[in-house]
Amino acid sequence: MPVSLSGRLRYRSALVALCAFCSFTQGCIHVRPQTGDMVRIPSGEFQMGSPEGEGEPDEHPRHKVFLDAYFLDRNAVTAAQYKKFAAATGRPLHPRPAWNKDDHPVVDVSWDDAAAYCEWAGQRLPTEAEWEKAARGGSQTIFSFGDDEGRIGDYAWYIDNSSGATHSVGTKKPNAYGLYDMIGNVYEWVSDWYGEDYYLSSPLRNPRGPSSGGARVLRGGAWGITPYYCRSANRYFSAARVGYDLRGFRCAGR
Ligand SMILES: [Ca+2]
Repeated sequence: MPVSLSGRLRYRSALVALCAFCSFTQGCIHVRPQTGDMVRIPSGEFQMGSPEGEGEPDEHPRHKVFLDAYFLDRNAVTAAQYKKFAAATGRPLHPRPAWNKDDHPVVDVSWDDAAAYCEWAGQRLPTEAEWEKAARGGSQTIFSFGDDEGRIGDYAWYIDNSSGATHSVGTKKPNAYGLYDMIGNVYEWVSDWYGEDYYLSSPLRNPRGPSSGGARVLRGGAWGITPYYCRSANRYFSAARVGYDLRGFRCAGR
């Protein structure tokens, strides 16, 4: 049905008003698509990695890291958000399992897909250090909620409670920063190349990982993973082009 001139003008006026509003809130859907709700992580130091006698060799040595303040998505990017990105950019949508619903974290995305999504959304992938600081939520314990893995079911969808599937984002308890599903639900791609010995030479301030490598880092465990591999310090890695049904991501602010 044709739209009258007055109708088009009303639409245009509404759009102008919306944009004026969005310039205050930075939430304009047609300027910053699908950035979602982000949490500001304050600047400062934290201890990255595991103490001696704990964890895997690549989590050592535990070392001090200083990060400038940054923003991180409160939730993992959902399948619905990713579908909008794919529709807007023509990027192929990978077939997904029937159990992966629209409000679940997107799965089967490669590092390349994740980086492209964040770029489209005006964001970027977090660094590995940013991810770990955020996951710790100020803690120095094995998990953000303490050392007792018996409590993990309050905070994470993992192998013993997930029924073999992803779950809606934000349905477990958040950590102290107000972030959901940092552990469990899906592994999360971060920007760094994986370096097994990187912690031996990592700079103090804003480390960004090795300058090159053969694999990208994933963090946090997932719906099919045991608590040991959901620890804040645990590291995992994969070739950048390989998606998988355990893998998703969230974005950090520019
Ligand atoms: Ca996660």
